[in-house]
Amino acid sequence: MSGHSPTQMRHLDGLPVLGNFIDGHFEYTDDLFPDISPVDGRVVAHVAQADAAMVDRAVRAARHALEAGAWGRSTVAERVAALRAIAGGIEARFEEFVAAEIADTGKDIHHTRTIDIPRGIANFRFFADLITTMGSESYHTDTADGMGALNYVTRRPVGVVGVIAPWNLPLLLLSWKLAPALACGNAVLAKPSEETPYTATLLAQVMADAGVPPGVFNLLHGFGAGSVGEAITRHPGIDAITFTGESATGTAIMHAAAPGVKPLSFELGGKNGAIVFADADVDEAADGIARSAFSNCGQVCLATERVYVERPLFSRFVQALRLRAEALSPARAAPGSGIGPLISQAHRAKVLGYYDRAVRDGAEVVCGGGVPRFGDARDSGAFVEPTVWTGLPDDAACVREEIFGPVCHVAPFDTEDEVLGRVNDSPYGLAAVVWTNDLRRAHRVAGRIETGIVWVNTWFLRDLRTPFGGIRLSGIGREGGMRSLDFYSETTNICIKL
Ligand code: NAD
Ligand code: 6OH
Repeated sequence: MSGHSPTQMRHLDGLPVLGNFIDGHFEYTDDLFPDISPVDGRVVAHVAQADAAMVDRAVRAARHALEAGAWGRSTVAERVAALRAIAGGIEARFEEFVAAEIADTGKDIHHTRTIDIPRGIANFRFFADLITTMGSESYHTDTADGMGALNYVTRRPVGVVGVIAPWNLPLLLLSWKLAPALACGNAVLAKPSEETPYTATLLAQVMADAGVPPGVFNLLHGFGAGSVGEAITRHPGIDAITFTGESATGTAIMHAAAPGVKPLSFELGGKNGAIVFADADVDEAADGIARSAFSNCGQVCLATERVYVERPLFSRFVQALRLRAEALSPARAAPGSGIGPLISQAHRAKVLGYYDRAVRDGAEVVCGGGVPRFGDARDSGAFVEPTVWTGLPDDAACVREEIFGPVCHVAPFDTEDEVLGRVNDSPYGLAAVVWTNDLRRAHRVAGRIETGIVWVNTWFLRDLRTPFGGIRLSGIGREGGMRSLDFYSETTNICIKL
């Protein structure tokens, strides 16, 4: 291995070695695991897995940055300048970030260029703006003597925050939590998914170049249970944990964090429903559902996996969706226009298990349901066909469980009350979509859906100021805008008798 400056990446056998970033420099271990492209199974990088001692050192570095270093005394203006410099630093290396995200995920270049990396940049700029313009709560309180009292609220950082991210939108979902954590003056231990360590490692270099002081941003590579993820969640020196990932992992983290009664923010799984009323424009709705079901190969927490269509439109809608799904088939679509692979062979095995299960449970496979054949290196990748089913009962596993692949089940319905009951009958509650041109129905139905987010006649239209998160198995708390600042800061109410 060779390496010169503390933030220069090492190489081994011509491939980058992705290091841990602790106290302002990369640290390597001999415990390397491969970063594998799901396009063709090729190794794209080696990743140095951190150990418990490194987590410990990172916590100490973070604590030191807060208590003795400049970050703990930083002004809002200094933090805003750092956030803007980070955004500018990613932008200056835009193509490198795009290539790294694609190397890890195989996702399509259009998605990466228009959503993943730009949204990663936007998160830093957005929270820089928000913290600049944030005001403070205050109340004038009546008292018996008539003089009154003034209450006002101050904020301080929570401290050292553990940020644990998933693989589906790696830079985007990491920065969604990092940016507000840093804006509020915290120090961070970040763990990207073991499947997608690349852009986070580039980000460590950007942080150093942006002048973020050592110890403020620490990056640790590794796995979940029995590895770095668990070590972060159990560490007594971590003051709060923010996590995006599977609901079952959320349960494990709650157990690990319970002894310290740590504040938790969880953005977890979904089994998101969509309702298409007969008054909707069938092509518009089919375009929208094709996007919400198949974007990023269905690996979006907000993705639609179950669709309910009012009976008069059912057959036309199913055919319209079938045409769109077939056009996205990776083996048949024009290069660059079909869906990419799933994240890994392990995830593909899980998704294909559901493809089998649907058939065993009596589904009619409208399209897809298998593995595409390319006749080239992509046959070693993790591709599946975009799949549409009909005919399953509401209690079928494929209608109740999160699959996280390019799938959706379409069922007919007859009345508004009936469909609301079926959409709301879910262990999850993240997002829903309603397609209708009836204004009063849109408001009425949206107000009765039990999810954190409801879209009407659109999907993934996100304003970063709005609350983001879900109910039930979909999470705890909300992030977005002021909700993020509430999680990443502690408030003190000061009451002054006048
Ligand atoms: P995952 O839960 O398997 O892993 C997420 C992260 O947690 C990874 O970094 C992993 O290493 C770590 N981890 C795993 N076990 C851990 C443990 N015991 N302790 C600490 N850390 C642990 O999730 P994933 O497969 O990477 O992502 C897909 C899931 O994420 C889906 O369920 C999806 O719905 C969900 N997701 C939710 C949102 C949302 O905002 N609600 C957004 C994106 C993804
Ligand atoms: C979950 O997989 C996607 C979340 C995306 C956003 O919060 C966003 O605004 O880009």
